[in-house]
Amino acid sequence: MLTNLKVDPEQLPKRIIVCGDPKRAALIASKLTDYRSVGENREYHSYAGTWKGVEVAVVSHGVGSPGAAVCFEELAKGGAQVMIRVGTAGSYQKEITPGSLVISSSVARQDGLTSQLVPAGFPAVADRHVVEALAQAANKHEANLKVAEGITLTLDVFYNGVLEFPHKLYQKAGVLAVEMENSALFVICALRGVKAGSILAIDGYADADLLESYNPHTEEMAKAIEAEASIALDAVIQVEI
Ligand code: R1X
Repeated sequence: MLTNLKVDPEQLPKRIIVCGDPKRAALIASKLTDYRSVGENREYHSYAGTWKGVEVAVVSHGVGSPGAAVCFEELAKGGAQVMIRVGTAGSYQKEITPGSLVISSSVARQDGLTSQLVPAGFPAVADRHVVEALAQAANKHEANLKVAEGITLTLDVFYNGVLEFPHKLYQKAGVLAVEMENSALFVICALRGVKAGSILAIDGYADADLLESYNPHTEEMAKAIEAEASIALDAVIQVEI
């Protein structure tokens, strides 16, 4: 039994969609044929079913790298071979508009978790086959949303304290968007030999005043999340394992 997920590895498909929100996991799982719950503990809600005839799991990992890392480690231990994160992120670039999608090909590691796992120079990169599968699936997707591909940033901070966010620096460096878990996903999957990728729905501009303007609960976001979920499901069954 996987300790924190409370999932029997025998019940866990090798192709896995991960997402932060347990409700989103239930929503994505409901798209699968014969879906069932295979475990529920804390923020970790796990489902299994089939997508276009292939066994897939959907598992929620909560907010932030440390908690998500527990989930990713246990999934790897349970036999996961591909993990794709279906997430949300704030945009760093004018042309990456709210409601559009970003495929993260690599991550600038500004989280605390991975610096306690690997040295500073260790890269956080997605598997190139997963990136390609996501790009192809997005290309074929009927919703026809704008999709960008490139470097994203992982931070631990959502609401800032007295220190400035490093937004300007990363904007200048051409980083597309910022979120809170991809660094953990890419580093842990690299260490454990799991193919990882991530697709993100853009829920606003990262340098907007979050307390004033952050609202990810719009129809536009629901549409983007629905689209990224289908794209990720199509991609996760395409990757060779
Ligand atoms: O990754 C970030 C975090 O999980 C994106 O949105 C969440 C916070 O609302």
